[in-house]
This record gives sequence, structure tokens and C-alpha cells, in this order.
Amino acid sequence: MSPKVSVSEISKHASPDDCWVVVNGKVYDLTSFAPSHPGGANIIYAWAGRDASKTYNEYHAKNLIENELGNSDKKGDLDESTVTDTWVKAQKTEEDKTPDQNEKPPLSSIINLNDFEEAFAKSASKKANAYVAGASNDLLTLRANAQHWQRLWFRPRVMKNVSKVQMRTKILGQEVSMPVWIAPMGAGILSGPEAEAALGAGAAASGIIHCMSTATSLPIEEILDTAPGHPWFFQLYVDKQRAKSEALLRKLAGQPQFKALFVTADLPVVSKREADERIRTVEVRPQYLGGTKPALDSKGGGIARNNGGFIDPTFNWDDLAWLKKHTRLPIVLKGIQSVVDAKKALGMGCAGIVISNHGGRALDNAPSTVMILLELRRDCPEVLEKMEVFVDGGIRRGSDILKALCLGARGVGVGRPFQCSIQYGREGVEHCASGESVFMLREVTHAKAVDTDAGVVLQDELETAMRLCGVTDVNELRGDMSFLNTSELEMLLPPEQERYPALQFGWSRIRSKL
Ligand code: 173
Repeated sequence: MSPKVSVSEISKHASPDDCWVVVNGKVYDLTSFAPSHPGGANIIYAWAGRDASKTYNEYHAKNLIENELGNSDKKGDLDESTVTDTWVKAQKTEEDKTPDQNEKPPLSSIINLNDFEEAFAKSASKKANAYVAGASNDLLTLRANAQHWQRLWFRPRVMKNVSKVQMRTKILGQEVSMPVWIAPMGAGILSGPEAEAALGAGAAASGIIHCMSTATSLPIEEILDTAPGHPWFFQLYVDKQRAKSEALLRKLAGQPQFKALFVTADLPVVSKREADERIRTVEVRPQYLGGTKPALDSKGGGIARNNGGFIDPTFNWDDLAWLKKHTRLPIVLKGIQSVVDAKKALGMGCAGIVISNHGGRALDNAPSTVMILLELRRDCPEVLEKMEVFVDGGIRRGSDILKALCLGARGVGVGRPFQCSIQYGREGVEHCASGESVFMLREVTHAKAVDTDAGVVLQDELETAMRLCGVTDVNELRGDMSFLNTSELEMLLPPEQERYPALQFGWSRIRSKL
């Protein structure tokens, strides 16, 4: 039994030399820990002699502090019977927002994916916004991703019987309710206390798959426990210490819920995320990094920069052989941005690729993912036939999913909107995806032109777009360009005779042009 500690006792230890802090009902002596706190000692001293639970929970997984500290630093349980009004008032900070100004809108008012991001911008912390909404440098690729989906136009067919539409399909052998998966993002805890548990539970309730990030805030087991038996994908960053990656892969092998390994290929080093770097704040430590401290560098407070130092920049094509020795999961390369690399992935026996530029969070001025997909279609369509090709980046509408399928993709990843939906917990994630757990043909009855029990946002939009476009089955549509007009963007593609001049004609031809 831990001793009970009164608020008057705690208040006495309110200086850097003698610093007690309450976190989630437990009293800790942080005097010796504070100087090595990766986010700096000052943030801890600011809470000396007080209850830091609110701030702590915004950035850390619940169990982190318990695992981090030795028993001698654990002073006991907060004696709730001693809590006074003065104590409660002392916990308020200037940062505490006035609720009416920043309160998140009710979930029922959220009707599209952009609403989720707007609600987040309004009510999540500045740091969470900078991290989630942010991207590299001038945000050019971030914007191009979204804009280019909007420049694809449909060629609809009318007078088809669209009373029944089929959205159910298979992704990497897994049955899903629609061709969408939740793209991996680190540090879910920043978006809401349920963190990645909300993504897992919401995905399962909607019949889609969550691709869990290496940089999750919660332990893998805890996330999987939200939906026992439901399939998951895992996103892998290869670690400079290969033994750590090998241990992680062994752990994944013991979890049959993992069905595929999405290996990130487009972020050998962390990019420059300026919004994130400008806000220096306490660290957000991914669970995977365990006891190792993030290396706060001198370049600001970027979450990925501070936590991504473990990513191995030497990881290259030859390492696929190493990877295959350590996993039996199908390997999907995530972050393919050129036709040459797509062909290479196929040649090297990958199960699939994700055409992705990391949501504009890797190389700025990398092509939009729509452009890459268009070029792949034109120059090497056999890749689309022979392997599962996915796409992510800027997908915000059900109709965008339809466009991706017409272009030959098997499915799409959606990242930021889901990350923002975490602030509404699992219910928010479910609302974002579909709100429907059963796989079935959806039928429009005479009484209801629109099935009001149907999924709320993405699935509902996909279903409606299919009906209005004259498409009844997502599986029949794949690669069918007769439903899509791409001419606005085709004009931006490099002319065919100019493709890969270096590969086709050698450098001498290029030099002769100079
Ligand atoms: O995009 C990211 O923020 C990301 O991929 C990352 C990388 C390392 C640590 C945390 C996040």
C-alpha cells in the first residue's frame, strides 16, 4: 500500500532543489530526474509542488513516468481528502484555454474530413497542430497532393441501376468494408488521450485496417487489444541499430493480427518541418524508443526531428534481403515516388507499394502522388497489374477514393483526418470512416433516397459518388479510365519521349543539350 500524501505536504516541495509533482494521482519526487528530462527541466519546475496531470497527459503515454522512475522517487498517492479549492486553482495555467473559445464542435456537426482538421486546428494544442497539420519546408508537396485530386474530373454514366453498391474489397488478402486504410502517424497521444487505441477500435468498428506506426505512443499490445482478432498493418522504420529492428520484427511475428509490413522508404532523414520546429515544448516520446532519450538537437522542437534519429539512412535496396530474413509478412514499400523505383519494387518481389510522399512531410517539391500514379499508368502499367499499388496524400473525399481506383490503385491511405479524429476518441475515428461494422451490400429503399443509418463521412461519400458516377462495384472499377478525365494533369506529365533521358539515352545526350 502506497502512503497517502496530502496537498499541504506536496506544496512544500515546490522548488528546483526539492521538486515534487503529482501525475495522475501519484506523487513523484522529480528533483534528480528533472535535469535529464528530454523536454527540459523548466517545464517540470513550472509544476513543482503542483498537479501536472493535464500537461503530462497531453504529451505522454500514461505508463511512461512509472516505468521511468525508480521506487525511491515514488512518494505515494495523492490524498484526495486533502484537496482544497486553493489547490485546484493553483493547477490552472495561463495556457489553460477558455472553453467557449476553443471548445471542439460536436461530432454531429462534423460532416467531412476537412471538418475534422478544422476542428482540430481550433481546439487541439498549438504543438499538436504544428506537428499533425505541418509538412516540409514551403508545404508545396502537401498542397499539390490535395489540389491534384481536385483536378481529376469524372466521366459519369447515368441511368444505371445503382440501388445496390458494393464497396467491400480485399487489400493484401484482407477483407475490408471499403478500399481505405488508416495511414500511420506517430505520437497519437498529442491528438487525444486514447491515442492509437482510438484508431484501432475505430478502424475495427468500421471494417477497415489501421497501419500502426513504429512511433506509436501506446504499446503495440495495448493497441491490438482494442480489437482482438481484427487485422492490422505495421509501418516499419528501419533502425540504425539493426538488432532493435530485428527484435521488433520478432515481436510482430508473435502477433498474428499483423498482416503486412509497410516499410517506409521516403524518410531516410527527417525533413524540415518548420511549424513544428518553431514550437519547442516537452518531448513526445514514441513507445518504440523505450528508455532511449530523444536527441534534442539545436534545430528547434520538431517532434519527428527529435524522435527520428534512430532511422537508418543507410537502408537501401540490398537490405530487402536482410528484411526478408526477419519477417514472413508481405512487404509493401511505402514512399515510392518514381516509375523506376516502382518497377524495382516489383522486380524485387515486394507484395505492394504505396505511392506516397509522406503526406508532403518528406522531400518538398516531390511530385504529387496523383502525378506519380498517372506517370506509372502511362509508362509502366504492368506494375499496377502485377502488384498491389496503393496511394496516399491529400485524399479528403470519397470521390477521391473512386479516382484512385480508376487510376489503378487497390486502395488509399488517409492520415491527417484520422489523426485529427482522435480528439473525439474512438467514436470520432468511426465517424470519420463509416460508423458501420458489418460488410454488406447497401441498398437504397424507396422510402429513403439516402440510407441515413449508413456510414457517416468517408464511406457515405464513397457510396454516393459511386451511385452518381454510375459505378456499382469497386472491384469492377479498378483501372477503368473510362470513368475519369485526366487531361488537366496529363499536360503536366513529362512528354513521353523525354522520360528518363539519363536511363534511355545516357548522359552524353543530356550533355549535348547543354
Ligand atoms: O512524419 C512523421 O512525423 C514521421 O514519420 C515520424 C518519424 C519519426 C518519429 C516520429 C514521426
